[in-house]
Amino acid sequence: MVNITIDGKKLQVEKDMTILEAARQANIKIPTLCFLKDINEIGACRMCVVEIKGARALQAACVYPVAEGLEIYTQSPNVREARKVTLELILSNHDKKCLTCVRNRNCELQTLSEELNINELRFEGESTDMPLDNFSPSIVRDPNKCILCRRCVSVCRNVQTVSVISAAERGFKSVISCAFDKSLADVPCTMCGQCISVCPVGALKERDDTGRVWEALADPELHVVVQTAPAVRVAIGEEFGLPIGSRVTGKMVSALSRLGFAKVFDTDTAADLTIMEEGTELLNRIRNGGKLPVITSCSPGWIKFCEHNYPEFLDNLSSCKSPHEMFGAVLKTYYAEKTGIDPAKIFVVSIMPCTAKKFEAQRPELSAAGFADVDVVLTTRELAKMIKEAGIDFNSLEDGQFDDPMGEATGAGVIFGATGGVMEAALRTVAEIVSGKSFDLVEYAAVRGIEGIKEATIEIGGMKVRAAVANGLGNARKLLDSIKAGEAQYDFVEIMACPGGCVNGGGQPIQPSSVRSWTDLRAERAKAIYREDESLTIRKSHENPIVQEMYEKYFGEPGSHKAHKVLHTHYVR
Ligand code: HC1
Ligand code: SF4
Repeated sequence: MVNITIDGKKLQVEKDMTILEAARQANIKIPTLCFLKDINEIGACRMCVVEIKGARALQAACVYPVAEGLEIYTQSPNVREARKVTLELILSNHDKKCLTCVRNRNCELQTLSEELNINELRFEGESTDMPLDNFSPSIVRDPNKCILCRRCVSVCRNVQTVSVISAAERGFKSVISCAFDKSLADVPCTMCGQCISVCPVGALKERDDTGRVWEALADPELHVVVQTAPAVRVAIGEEFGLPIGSRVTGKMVSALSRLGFAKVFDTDTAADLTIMEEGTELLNRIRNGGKLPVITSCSPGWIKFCEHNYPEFLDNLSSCKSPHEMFGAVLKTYYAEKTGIDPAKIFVVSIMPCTAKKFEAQRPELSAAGFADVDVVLTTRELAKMIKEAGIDFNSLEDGQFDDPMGEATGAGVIFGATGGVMEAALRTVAEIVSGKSFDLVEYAAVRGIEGIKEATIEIGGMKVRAAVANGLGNARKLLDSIKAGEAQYDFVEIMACPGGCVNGGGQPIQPSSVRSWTDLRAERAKAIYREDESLTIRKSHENPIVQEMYEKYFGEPGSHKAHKVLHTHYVR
């Protein structure tokens, strides 16, 4: 411990803290802008400067370590003026079109301008009229709004190990861009959207597809159905001011009905179907000497990363489509037949916590009925915007129920939304298939939690399954490298592109650094996922009556020829 003083307050703090952390512990707020804990701690923007007695210059509190006897001033006239000038200089180069910005009222630059009482702009900057990069199916970059904080660069390089964006040029000409000024569409971007989640302003956003959905909803010829991913229900409440980790499944369903969707379905149902197919694939490969480990294929950011960086593992990937794509395919085949609706008139919208799913939905190979399985993917944020635009008072909605005939899902389906969930759901089913017995539900604690890589050997019916789970592409890289080097051997591997899994997907509500740095969003949202699992009566995929019915009436058995035609795919080398 060391003794320091901040604004005259004597404090005893741990010696490896920064001034920012020590001040926060004492409830003294120091403004920040580029800082994002564990991701971007570079002291670049100089918003958090403080005065230290005896030091020649002001120091950045986010990187300056505490030391015995430090006397720190966070609100001296020098500090206040320096912060204001810095902020005004940033604003002089920013387009300031707040009213039409996707981040209006959720922008760290806007908040800071209010908090620092910026009421005039003393500096005229360079004109900001750079072209947008809007060629990617998932991500739009607007350099006119970029404040060069480098959070996107850090998350892409250090967390995801993808490194497709970086700072280029110098001085006033500095920009964040891709190599040779290419579009994100033309570099090996995985479309994971983690860069959007950390952007403090509106310089990075998802492609807005809400217009296409409004149009479809207004078309009397179309049967417009919607499905929601497991992770959306534990995050969308944040868009309406509810605490992180609020579970609002029923309100979300009601809001979707109010928006005019003909049916509101749950992607969890298809997650159950995925488990039937993937579990069968795993057992077949183990028993018949197939390619091991089987690696999960639900996360399209991970698939793209694999195609670009680890093509040698493409044969390891499960051939299963991701659950929402399976659902789209089922809706345009089985459901179309069952209800007598022309599949060409069925318009499938997926609400996903993910930006890469926008890219995935466009893949030509995902089209079981001859046209795209899923027509439009909206992020959790885009759905919230539609709800607001429709004037729906989300928080006062009654709880609704997913629609039949496809509305039944299980706890196994819902846990897909958290890292380790696909693995756990698969184990719950595989254990019973292998042993031919029904067990009391087993919760596989070893594969839960937000550690980057988890490993477990699970014994089921006399068979040992060596399992590993990685979340975040940097961890996926480590795991794959260790398999490649022969240092580790597994039978079944789950990989999710986003740190923490889908709960922390690139399409989820954005929390500012002031919240995100000190609250683990991944853990809070995952807790809500596991609470939902516990609340459901059926918690094993193979016990889902709709899934059973689909096999009885349509697919025959898991892994059948028909199941392969509709529910499976291949990857691009
Ligand atoms: Fe996911 Fe999945 S869990 S990929 O994270 O397998 O996006 O939530 O919908 O498809 O079910 C996302 C979440 C989601 C799929 C499922
Ligand atoms: Fe990097 Fe993911 Fe952003 Fe692409 S979407 S630039 S891979 S962080």
